[in-house]
Amino acid sequence: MRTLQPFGFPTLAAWATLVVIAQMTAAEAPGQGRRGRGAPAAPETTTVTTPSGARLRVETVVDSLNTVWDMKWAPDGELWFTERSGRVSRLDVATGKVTRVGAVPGVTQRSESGLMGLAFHPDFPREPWIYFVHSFGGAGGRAGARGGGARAAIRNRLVRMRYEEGKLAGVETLIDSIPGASNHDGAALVIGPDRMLYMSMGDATRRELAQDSSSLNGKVLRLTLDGRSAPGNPFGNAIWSWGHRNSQGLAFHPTTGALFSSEHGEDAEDEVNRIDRGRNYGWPAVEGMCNQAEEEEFCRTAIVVQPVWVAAPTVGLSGLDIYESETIPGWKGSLLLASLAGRSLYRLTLSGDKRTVTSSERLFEGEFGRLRDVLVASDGSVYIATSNRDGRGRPVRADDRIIRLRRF
Ligand SMILES: [Ca+2]
Ligand SMILES: [Ca+2]
Repeated sequence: MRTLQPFGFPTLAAWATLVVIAQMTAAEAPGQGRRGRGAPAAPETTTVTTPSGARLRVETVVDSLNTVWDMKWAPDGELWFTERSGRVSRLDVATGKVTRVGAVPGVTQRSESGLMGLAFHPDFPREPWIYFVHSFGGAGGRAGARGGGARAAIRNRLVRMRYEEGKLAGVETLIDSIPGASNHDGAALVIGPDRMLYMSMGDATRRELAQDSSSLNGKVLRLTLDGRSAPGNPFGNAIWSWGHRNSQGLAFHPTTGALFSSEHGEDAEDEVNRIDRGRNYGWPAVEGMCNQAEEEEFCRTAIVVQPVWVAAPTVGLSGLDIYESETIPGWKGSLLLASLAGRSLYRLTLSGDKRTVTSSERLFEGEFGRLRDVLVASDGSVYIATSNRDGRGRPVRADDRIIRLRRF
């Protein structure tokens, strides 16, 4: 049984944490929300024992954000994050200081669309490029509104911007006008060990596009660092894998180099996939495993790759990362996944060959609300971001937050 122990008589270390949080609040940059008057609804520091026995200290590092989407490490150890409205910030995790570095221009935020993934050029900061994928167009929308409307007008694009003198500057469009929608724009970005840029792109609610080899929707794309189709791609275009519905998380395994993705299912099964070159992942003929009579023929004829794990029914699997540190006992060799509707962090234990999932654990169910992203630090701590102001959550005063988990 997991026990949540509210912060009791403060230890010296806990006092130090509170001091850090107080300093963080004072140091928040203009433009970042300040913590409102009165205590946040959630305690800022707690200790937790997970079902598998890991003891964690749980701390709010920064609060009063608005729908954090992607978090990535810069080479200097700062944590950069996007907010769906277009804002880009960096976070000094040692002090909690947030510095806004700019905004991606022209972002449309409606329902699930907006500013999503970011990635650093592998030679950053010598090559000061930062890649972003975002929605645009669809005039007349209302930020955070739910559901469809004007779906034909929303588009997605891949851009890169330069980071100069502490600010984002210029914008270069690398892929323009990918069909978008209020929903299913899922666009994660990650640099591979081959120094190529991998990008997921949702089906934009036009499910048939996932099986259309002339469309970038419902695919994982593999691109050069200047946005062209990468050499060695299976079909001579940008497509790396296909048959995807809406993938919001991509991460390379640090030892095997395998690419893992999360994918929102329709309602039966969310997926965790291991992405292989040129393979078909089934959507829309197949959701999750090949386990329905009407899925089986397509699975056979298209040689569909089944997920390495499913969440059934769906929980909105979003950002993911891979834990290879020894720091938190029992966590080495895990996939960590944020869940939106499931309002949880999932920890999946990978087999020794990293090809299958041997067990799973659901953490923090309901405690922080909707979770958008998870990011593992080099010191073995883990950062998670909430998404309670995305139009589907029930935000508390402190939302949205970036929360740190570390060994207690
Ligand atoms: Ca699939
Ligand atoms: Ca199925």
